[in-house]
Amino acid sequence: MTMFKFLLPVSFLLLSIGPALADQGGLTFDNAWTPEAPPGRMMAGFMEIHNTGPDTVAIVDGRANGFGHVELHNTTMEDGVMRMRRIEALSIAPGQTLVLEPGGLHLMLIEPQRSFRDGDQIELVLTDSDGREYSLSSEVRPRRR
Ligand SMILES: [Cu+2]
Repeated sequence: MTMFKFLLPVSFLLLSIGPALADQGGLTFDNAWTPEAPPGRMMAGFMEIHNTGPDTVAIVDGRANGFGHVELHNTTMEDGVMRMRRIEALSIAPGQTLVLEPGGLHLMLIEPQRSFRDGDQIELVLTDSDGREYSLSSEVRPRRR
């Protein structure tokens, strides 16, 4: 029993540290990655965003360490041509997992200020429509072929 009392505060401590890494304000971010790109080119951010909270969350802005600015993009086919369009928000409904992936929704990391290689981590901050910020890092990986 003494042991149990001793362990309990430790487990509370772990719980309070653990979610801070990935679960912030009802959003969790998984598998965030960025394909390698030639130096000087803008890069993309892909990930899965899961909303564990009770309210729809709209990501409306972002920034990335090492880049001038970040835009939210969608990829569409128009007359057989793939185009990227800037969008206003990424909305994630309660319980929904929004997938950002090649050929679809993505973050556009614009004006690189340095080069990034396979294995580098790009620090991202996403902002929702209530001004809450979500920090995560995106791993640079070889481009899929
Ligand atoms: Cu784009």
